[in-house]
Order: sequence, then structure tokens, then C-alpha cells
Amino acid sequence: TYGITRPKGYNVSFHTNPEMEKHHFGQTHPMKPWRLTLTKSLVMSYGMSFAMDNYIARTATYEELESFHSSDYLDYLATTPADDTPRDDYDNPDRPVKFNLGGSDCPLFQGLYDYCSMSAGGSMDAARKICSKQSDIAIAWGGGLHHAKRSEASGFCYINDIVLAILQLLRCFPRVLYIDIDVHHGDGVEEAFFSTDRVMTVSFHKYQPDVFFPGTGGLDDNGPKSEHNPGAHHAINIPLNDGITDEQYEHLFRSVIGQVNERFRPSAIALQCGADSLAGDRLGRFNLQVQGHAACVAFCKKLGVPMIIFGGGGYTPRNVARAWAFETAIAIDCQDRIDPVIPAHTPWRDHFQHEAALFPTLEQILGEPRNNKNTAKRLQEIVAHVGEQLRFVNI
Ligand code: V1P
Ligand code: CA
Ligand code: ZN
Repeated sequence: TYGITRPKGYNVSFHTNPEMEKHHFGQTHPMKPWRLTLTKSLVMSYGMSFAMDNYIARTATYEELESFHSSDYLDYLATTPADDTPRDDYDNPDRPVKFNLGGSDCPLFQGLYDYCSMSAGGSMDAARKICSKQSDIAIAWGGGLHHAKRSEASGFCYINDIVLAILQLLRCFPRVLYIDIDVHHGDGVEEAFFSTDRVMTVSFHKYQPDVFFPGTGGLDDNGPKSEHNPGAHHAINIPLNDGITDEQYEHLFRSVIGQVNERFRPSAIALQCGADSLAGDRLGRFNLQVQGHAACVAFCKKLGVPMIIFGGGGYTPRNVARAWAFETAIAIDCQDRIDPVIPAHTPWRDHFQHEAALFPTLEQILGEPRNNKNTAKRLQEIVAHVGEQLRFVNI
């Protein structure tokens, strides 16, 4: 064993549902729910489970989903084909696309409604454990589906489990800070809390309108600026270019989140850890290593407020599992204890017999490095802009 023990003085809970991982978006679709199985197998093979409270996530009820989504949308989602429906019914290209369901990004697949309620159930369970103070950090890698809107699916996301979880947190905490390190803009969460000053959203993402999904989240987009809107200035966007490195990202993250923390004084944090910001991601464009990505988790943990950690994007499954396993280790404070060499006896090696030799350590990711198009000058401008926005924020 790796001698991993429970952290002293605080509790970490881990929320998963093995049924969720069995769902398929389709052969060519980049979202692979089995990356969750891979993550869990790596976490378990290190013995990290002994240091956490492990829960099988409930499926969220219709009423729970209704706390954010419209009943029109939920009804349509609920009547999508169950397991025994012939495939040609929902594979039919002439079927009208309603609520953005059924296109290539958000396909209708077998058991879709169950998949969504399990993802949401895990995140809501995590929020409840934080509210009841039974957990100081709650981990829901099956959540983090930040693009879903009240009545619309978007970018592989159908139910916005993050919004549902934050709504739970708002019952017990005055202010919630949402941080999103997925390579895409966290538009659904941002929009949901546009009109409240009790949630501040901060998304770091690649920004290139008309080229990179979803195309929103420019530096000046800080929420509707009406005098009567308490939520004005409570959306922070960090638009980035291709190829950002660990060093730049860590510096930026510390400066931005450090300032935000001082000004907004969150009573809880919701951290979306989309792993598509890692180097070598099939959809992403950044050059982050596991260290750079995980440094964000470590920094947030040090702020000392209760936190939910969500998954999100991540399209090179072996790298997703590496990052999320390492971030789980940070949550339970055993990152120095885990042997960086992937253990020989785990399903990990069976999955990647060939790659295992090429990717010997948990920390290191090999991916074709992308040209870094982020200048020091631009990053300084971004930090300065955040400072100016925060002057409008008073608690
Ligand atoms: O670019 C688009 C849409 C489709 N075009 C009409 C514009 N969609 C993206 C969606 C990315 C979603 C990211 C989700 C997350 O933030 C949270 C879970 O990570 C897209 C891309 C792309 N390269 O950006 N869809 C697909 N690729 C895609 C590829 C193959 C099959 C189906 C979808
Ligand atoms: Ca983001
Ligand atoms: Zn993403």
C-alpha cells in the first residue's frame, strides 16, 4: 500500500456512480464517460479511498432538476428514448432538433435522462455534505457540465449540475465563488447567476469568437451592467490564447483568485476542474501539465473555505484520469505520498499497456506542445482589468 491515511482535522467525500460511466455518446463523440472509471480505478489503486467518505451518488429527482431547468425542457429530456427504443427513432436525421437536443454536440443516447440525473445527483449530494459540514471538500468528478442552460442543452451538457449544487450551497452560505478552469467558457453557470451578488463566477478559457466554442467570455463581459442589477461586475472572464504554460497559468490564477478572494470573501467555493485545459487534449489548446492544473486545486484548498470539486471537459482519457487522481490526492493531502510511477497491479496498466511505458509518471503529460500565443503584456492587462472590476464589488 501507499500508506495513505485520513487527513487530520477535515473530511473529504467522493461522490461517484458506476452506472453513469456505462453510457455512450456515440463512437466518434469526444465525451467518454468511461474516463470516470479510469479516474476511479487510479484513485482506488493508490488506496486513496481509505482516506475519504465514499458515496454512490443518488439520481437527482425531477423536482430537484426543476430548481433550475424548465419543466418543458425536462419533460422533453425525460421522454427521450430509454434503453429499449429502436435506435433509428432518435438517430433519424429528419427528427427536429428541439432544445438543441439531438445534434452532434448533444446527441440523444440510450439512458440519457438517467445519465443526467446521476451527474446532477452526485453534485447535489456533494453540496449537501458541504452544507451539513460533514465534508470540508466534496469531490464529484461526474459533474461540471457548465454549458447547460435553463431550457437548452449545449456543448455536451444537458443538465447544469453546477448551478443545482450552487443553489444548494446558497441555502447555507452567504457567498459562493465559482471558479472554472475548463478550457471552455463556463457560460451556463455565469448566465444563471447574472443577477445576484451572492455568486461570483470566474472562468479561465481559450477565447476566439467564431472559432472556439462557445465564443463568449471576453475580458469586458462582466455581467449585465444595469444600475439595478446587484449581479453587475460579478462575472469575471479570463480570455486566453493557445499554448499557455504552467508558469503563466499559475501566476495568473494566483493573482486573479487571490484578489477575488480578498474582495469577495467567499464562504464556499465551487471549483470546476475541466481537464481539457491540459496539454495533449483532443479538443483543448493549452500546454498545462498536471502540476499546473493541480496547482489551482491546491491554491483554492489553502483559502480554507469549504469546497466542491467538479469534473467537466477532458478528452484524452488517460490524462484526465491522471489529473483528477492527482487532484484527489491534493484534497486528502497525500500528493507527496503517492508513488509517481503507475502501479503495476492496476487496471491502469491493462488499459494502456503500450502507453504505460511512454507515460511513466502520474505528473507528466506528453502532448505535442502548442505554440504559446500569450504575451506577458496581455496577461498583465488581464490582471489589471480584474483589479478594476473588483473595485465595484462591495460585500
Ligand atoms: O464547436 C462546436 C459547435 C458545433 N458547431 C456547430 C459549433 N462544438 C464543440 C463543443 C465543445 C464542448 C465542450 C464541453 C466542455 O466545456 C464541458 C463538458 O468541455 C465541439 C468540438 C470542438 N472541437 O470544439 N463539438 C465537437 N468538437 C464534436 C466533435 C465530434 C463529434 C461531436 C462533437
Ligand atoms: Ca473555463
Ligand atoms: Zn471544456
